[in-house]
Amino acid sequence: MLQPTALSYLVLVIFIAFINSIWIIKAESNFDWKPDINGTNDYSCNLDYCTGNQFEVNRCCACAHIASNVPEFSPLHIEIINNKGESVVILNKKDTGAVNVSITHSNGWLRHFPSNLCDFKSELKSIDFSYNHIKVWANLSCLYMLDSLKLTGNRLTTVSNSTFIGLYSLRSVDLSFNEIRTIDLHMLSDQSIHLFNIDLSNNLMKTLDASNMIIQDKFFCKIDFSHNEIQGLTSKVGTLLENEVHQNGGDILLRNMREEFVFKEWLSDFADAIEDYQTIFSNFRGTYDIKNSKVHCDCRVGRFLKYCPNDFYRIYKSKDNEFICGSPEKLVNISVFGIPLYDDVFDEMICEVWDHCPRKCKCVEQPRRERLL
Ligand SMILES: *[C@@H]1O[C@H](CO)[C@@H](O)[C@H](O)[C@H]1NC(C)=O
Ligand SMILES: *[C@@H]1O[C@H](CO)[C@@H](O)[C@H](O)[C@H]1NC(C)=O
Ligand SMILES: *[C@@H]1O[C@H](CO)[C@@H](O)[C@H](O)[C@H]1NC(C)=O
Ligand SMILES: *[C@@H]1O[C@H](CO)[C@@H](O)[C@H](O)[C@H]1NC(C)=O
Ligand SMILES: CC(=O)N[C@H]1CO[C@H](CO)[C@@H](O)[C@@H]1O
Repeated sequence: MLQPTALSYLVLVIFIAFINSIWIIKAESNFDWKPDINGTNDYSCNLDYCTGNQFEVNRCCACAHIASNVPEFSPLHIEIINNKGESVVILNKKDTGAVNVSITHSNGWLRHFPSNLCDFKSELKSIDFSYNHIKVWANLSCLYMLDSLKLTGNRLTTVSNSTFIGLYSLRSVDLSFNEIRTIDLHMLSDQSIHLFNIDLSNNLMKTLDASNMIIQDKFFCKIDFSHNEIQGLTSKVGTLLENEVHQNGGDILLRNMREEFVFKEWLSDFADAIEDYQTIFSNFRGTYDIKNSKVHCDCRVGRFLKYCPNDFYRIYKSKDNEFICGSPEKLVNISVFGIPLYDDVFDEMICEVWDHCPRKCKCVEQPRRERLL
């Protein structure tokens, strides 16, 4: 009686080893867009629809299938417990044992996240607290199964670089119509973060750092910063030139900005050589959409156009996008895409230069003709 049992055990072991090796090969060479949490994440992707190289397949699976595969969730309810807007999630008897739960409580009086959210950490897939009065973040890092987080129309003022830590499964976040003024450097850089869609439109941001858009070894689908007051990009940590950045970027929306964009700080002293421009822009795999925003068209835009025109068009000219100058005077309302690259109007893309400029002179750099005047 012993022998057949031992034999079947051996067969089983071989079979498991075989299955594992298939899984490993598949994960390495083909399909790794989904964060795999304890093997429980089962979002699928149609590989007939998503084709191309590994990067393209990953991006397509992440972006095209986002939130499209979510089945019916059991809804849980919120009970407000006092007039300070504090609340708890309540569990009905019939929901006990549900695998997928969601919580929706919109147009309400929440001022804080419910205090017992972590009790549902292994089932909670979706939160919608749109149009409440939430001002401060709670530590959400326990919610490792959460797929989507909607907080549009609240009163949040910041996003820190620890806000999304531990949210391994989170793919989409809506923070539009809050009062966000600042986001930390490296908002998305932590190993545990795999966010694909973020809506930060209609907030009060004035600056934006490159470390939130160009992220080592990661990509995203779309981050929407439209309808803010962003006047320029910064590059405080200088990630762009120091490290080689792979497979980074995504589509960045900067539409309808109230102020004119200035590229100065972003492309200042550390990037003037042709190679610097080429490194920055050839590495970037996404697009910028700046429709209805205006740009200060100085020598940095001039250099960009001169040094890497193909990257410039690839990055800025997605679909019906525009690139309109708001200044200097002679370029006001001029569309960069509407003019051939050899047109003399690009001579107006200049910057004042102070170094080595003789006293009482005004020196300007004019990249198009590579000269100082
Ligand atoms: C839970 O959700 C996953 C995907 O999010 C789905 O594949 C699974 O069938 C759901 N389970 C139940 C019991 O609804
Ligand atoms: C959030 O909670 C986790 C686990 O309790 C802890 O490790 C982490 O430091 C907390 N994060 C913040 C920003 O307090
Ligand atoms: C998080 O943000 C703070 C403040 O902006 C910054 O000092 C810190 O370096 C950031 N952490 C990481 C890991 O980038
Ligand atoms: C530029 O366009 C805006 C509308 O977008 C208009 O109000 C403004 O007068 C125009 N300025 C010039 C100098 O053409
Ligand atoms: C093996 C493994 O990845 N285990 C993880 C399952 O999820 C919990 C919650 O995030 C982690 O703490 C484990 O490390």
